[in-house]
Amino acid sequence: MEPLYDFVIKDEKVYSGALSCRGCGWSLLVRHLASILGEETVYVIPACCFSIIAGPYPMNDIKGSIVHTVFAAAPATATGMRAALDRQGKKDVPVVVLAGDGGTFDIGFQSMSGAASRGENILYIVNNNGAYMNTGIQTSTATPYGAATTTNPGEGYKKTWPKDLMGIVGAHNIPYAATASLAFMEDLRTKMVRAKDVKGFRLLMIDGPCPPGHKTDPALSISIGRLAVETNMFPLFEIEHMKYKINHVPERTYPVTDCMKVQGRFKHLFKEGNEHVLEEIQEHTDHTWSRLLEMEKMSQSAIA
Ligand SMILES: Cc1ncc(C[n+]2csc(CCOP(=O)(O)OP(=O)(O)O)c2C)c(N)n1
Ligand SMILES: [Mg+2]
Repeated sequence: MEPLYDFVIKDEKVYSGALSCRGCGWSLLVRHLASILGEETVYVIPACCFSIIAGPYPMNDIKGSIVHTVFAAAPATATGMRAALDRQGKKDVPVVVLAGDGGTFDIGFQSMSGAASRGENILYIVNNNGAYMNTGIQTSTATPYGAATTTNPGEGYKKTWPKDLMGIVGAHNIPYAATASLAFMEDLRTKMVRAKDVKGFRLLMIDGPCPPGHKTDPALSISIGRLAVETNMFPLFEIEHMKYKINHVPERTYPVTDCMKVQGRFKHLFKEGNEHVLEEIQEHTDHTWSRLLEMEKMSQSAIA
């Protein structure tokens, strides 16, 4: 895939004055997406922070049509929108789900899997900020191991590993799935263009900075996103019909603690006695990365 280095937004499709928090990833993500997809696009939004950011009609934030829907059913709603547009002969109008991790990994999971299995011609975007942020930072199955949320009050933190959504989505044998980061804009935009052009069910999972939820400095959102990729905590890769391709191999691997120590949601792990938890997270990250390398190697031999 040829990278697109020209990533300055020339054709702005988002109005000024977003309702997002400072340093939130949702707005930047949607600005880039909307500039690529155009004004005809139909956005289907289940309950998530973007339901608020999108704004109430007629003061919508994006130039396009917005359909708000229930938490569990965005892919089903998008399926209906797609069928209606096709019936009207508008086969080229993109239908896009904009969902959070809670709406994707958990409550909308069956609906997403159904749409992927049926091969619906929709683009699914998941902004993975690692918790139910809009309702006050509750744990989801995307929440990283070790993170403190409001469902683990006091000294508590999440003690299970996040679900491998990409592995599960990829196993549906869909034509295109990829991870992306706002800190790697050329890669992100190239993937958005690719996801726009492919027919069938496509999914992009974007790492979502969330200063109030991650307890981070809003000015550091992009730097932390870069660290998440460079530490292999959020690797950049694509899956096409179950074949994996890694898009960024860090020149040197930074320890996970470099990315974690700037996030207040992990601060309890840096207290004496919790060293073993940081070691476990490093081991898990190393293991996940080696597994990804293996998947890529197997995919290459499958192609050859
Ligand atoms: C059936 C149902 N349960 C709970 C809610 C309340 N609710 C609205 S948004 C939200 C959190 C969404 O989290 P996520 O999908 O991760 O998106 P984020 O807010 O983090 O962008 C919840 C729990 C709801 N709207 N509907
Ligand atoms: Mg979330």
